[in-house]
Amino acid sequence: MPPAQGKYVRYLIIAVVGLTLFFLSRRSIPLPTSTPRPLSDGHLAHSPGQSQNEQSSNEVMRFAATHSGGRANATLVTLARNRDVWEISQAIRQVEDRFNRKFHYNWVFLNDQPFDDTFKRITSSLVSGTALYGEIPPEHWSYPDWIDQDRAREVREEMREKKIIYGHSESYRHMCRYESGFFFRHPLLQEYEYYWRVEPGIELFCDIPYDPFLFMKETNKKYSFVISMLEYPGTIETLWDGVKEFMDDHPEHIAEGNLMTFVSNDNGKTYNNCHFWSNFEIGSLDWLRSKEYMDYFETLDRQGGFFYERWGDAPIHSIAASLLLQKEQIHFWNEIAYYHMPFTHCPAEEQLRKELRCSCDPSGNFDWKPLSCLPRYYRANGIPLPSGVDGYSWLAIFGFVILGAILACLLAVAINPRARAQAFISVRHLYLQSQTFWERYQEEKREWERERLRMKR
Ligand SMILES: Nc1nc2c(ncn2[C@@H]2O[C@H](COP(=O)(O)OP(=O)(O)OP(=O)(O)O)[C@@H](O)[C@H]2O)c(=O)[nH]1
Ligand SMILES: [Mg+2]
Repeated sequence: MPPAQGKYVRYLIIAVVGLTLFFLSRRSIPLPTSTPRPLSDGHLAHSPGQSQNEQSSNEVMRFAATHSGGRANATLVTLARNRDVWEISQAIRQVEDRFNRKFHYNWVFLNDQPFDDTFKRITSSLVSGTALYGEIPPEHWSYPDWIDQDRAREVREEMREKKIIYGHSESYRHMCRYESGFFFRHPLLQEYEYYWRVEPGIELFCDIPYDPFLFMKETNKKYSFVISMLEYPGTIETLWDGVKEFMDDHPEHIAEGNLMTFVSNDNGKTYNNCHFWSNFEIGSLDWLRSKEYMDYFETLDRQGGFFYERWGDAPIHSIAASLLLQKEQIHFWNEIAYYHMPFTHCPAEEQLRKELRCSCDPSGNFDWKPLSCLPRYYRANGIPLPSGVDGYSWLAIFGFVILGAILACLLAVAINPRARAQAFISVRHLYLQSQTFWERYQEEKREWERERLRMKR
């Protein structure tokens, strides 16, 4: 190969190796290992510049230290089918052992079918408060009259083909719509102010020796979460159009000092798919029953996206919380270590984990993984990320340097017509060479096979 051509082949090889190194090095972004400093009274202090993780822990732990008792008007709530009995039993056991055995809150179970005796017998024996069982009125779990059911069926078939998770399911859509706009209107929930949603199969890894409902009440929080993440865009293609319609129709409902920057990167033009994972929620039922939320839900429900797409209750609740509430009214529970398949939140701070007798592995923490929206939540609140999260390791920096060099090489080749022509010739040459190698290999393989057959005979 002439020397000039060789030069450009080297550029291309460097580019490929460099890109590989770049992507490998980006994976080396370190996880935070910060631990809060204990105060002399054994509880946790925070100072300016500490992460929200620590601030949140400290706020809750200070609350825990000063509120050993107390009670809010609240209930645990679960939507479930009869066949979920064993998975919900596991979840109840965990919530009871880690929290409710000291507080004895009631537990409301809701179902679109009547609960059977087994479900009632098993679950009521596990709940330390009163277990209440409610059937969902059919008008809350059926098609509204403005929905074209043939179109909805076609969409389900299309989503089945596209293998969109739960895209084929009719009942999943009723469930999402119910959780978005109806559960808080069920007669059994009317008397309560706060709810904690619990799903079958979840796990809790740390003690909750304080009352999260009372914390919500005393600090004027309306919605809280443990894990946040990106939604699958194929399920909510027109959701933000509906949200924009709502914002245009009801500017009076949009809170000042809201958390818009959590759900939109361009001040409301588009949705960035971030949402709070709603299989865990502690929130205010009064807020969900408010005119603001009801107008929001009704605008979206009229769009038909629960059936013509597959809108989930998580983005519906999250966008509402981000637009209708002040950002201080939304709370992130760092102290509640939680698992719902397939993600875990486990506090990074060892001191906190010891204090709360946690059994989770912090290396499995989802908070700073690529799909998590917690970094965006921090930024939206103007809170510095824990050390290590926003920084890059030396390997990552090396990756960026390599990427810069690659781009420079590619640019040099692209703007010089002679270099471009030679790069093209080199690539072709390499291709032909590899083809020759391949043919030679095939020929040798055939020869070897013939030899083997001769030996056999
Ligand atoms: N009564 C009733 N409850 C349902 C139905 N579908 C789902 N649920 C409940 O609604 C909640 C959410 O459903 P899941 O199937 O857990 O949905 P998900 O969390 O998005 O998906 P998973 O990854 O499967 O957990 C759970 O508490 C279920 O028990 C249904 O058709 N009827
Ligand atoms: Mg679930």
